[in-house]
Amino acid sequence: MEGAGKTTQVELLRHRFSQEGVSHTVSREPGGTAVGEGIRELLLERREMEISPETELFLILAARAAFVREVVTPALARGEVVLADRFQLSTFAYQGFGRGLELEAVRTANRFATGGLSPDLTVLLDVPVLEGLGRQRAMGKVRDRMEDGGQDFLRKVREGYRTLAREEEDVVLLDGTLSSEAVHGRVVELLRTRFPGHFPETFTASPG
Ligand code: T5A
Repeated sequence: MEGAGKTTQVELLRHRFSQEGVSHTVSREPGGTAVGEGIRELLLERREMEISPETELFLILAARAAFVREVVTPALARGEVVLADRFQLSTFAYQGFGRGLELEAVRTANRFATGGLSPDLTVLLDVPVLEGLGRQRAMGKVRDRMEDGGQDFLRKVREGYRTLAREEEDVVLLDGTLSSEAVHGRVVELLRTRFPGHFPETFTASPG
């Protein structure tokens, strides 16, 4: 969700990975490539421009196609863990549930953009809409096109996320209203249990 703490958690995890010698790549979506950053600006900041839900979907997927080919696939080939603050679950929630595009069509188009590559794990940080928006306001974030959709739109997005988390095995919902440190501890435990043997012994919720 908006303001749920994704950037904060990615930073905490990036720090731990660096400390533990886990090779990794961190990127953001939409963005992470030259074309993706251009699309991000068009999509989120050019709020005066009318963009239909279908156009919005294909802009996001165009950015994702570049992201997968230029960032994710090469990093995986180098044996790195790839951390992204958003990926396809955001598309299912925002463009599918939020904008009302048919979910199966969104999934099919997404599969074409990713070439079928799918995350091993998606962590959903769940916070009430008003709490997330309040955090964004407190940090002085400028509203973007998605937030222009209003609270009803964002409530549909949240319900969509929660539905997807119930249905999809590789999506795990965590309570994003806990402290950043508590959420980080749960993320680390989740990674350790989901991918046994993949991380060093010292990679635990309470280091040292
Ligand atoms: N989008 C994206 C789609 O519609 N479809 C898609 O397929 C994709 C990929 C991207 C926009 O694009 C849309 C969705 C989005 O609208 P974005 O900037 O990447 O936008 O995402 P935002 O959610 O808008 O990013 P934010 O930076 O606002 O939120 P974060 O990253 O979730 O939150 P973070 O870590 O920056 O924290 C926000 C504030 O809360 C504090 C932080 O210190 C910070 O001040 N905070 C906490 N406070 C209390 N308790 C905690 N646990 C906290 N964790 C962080």
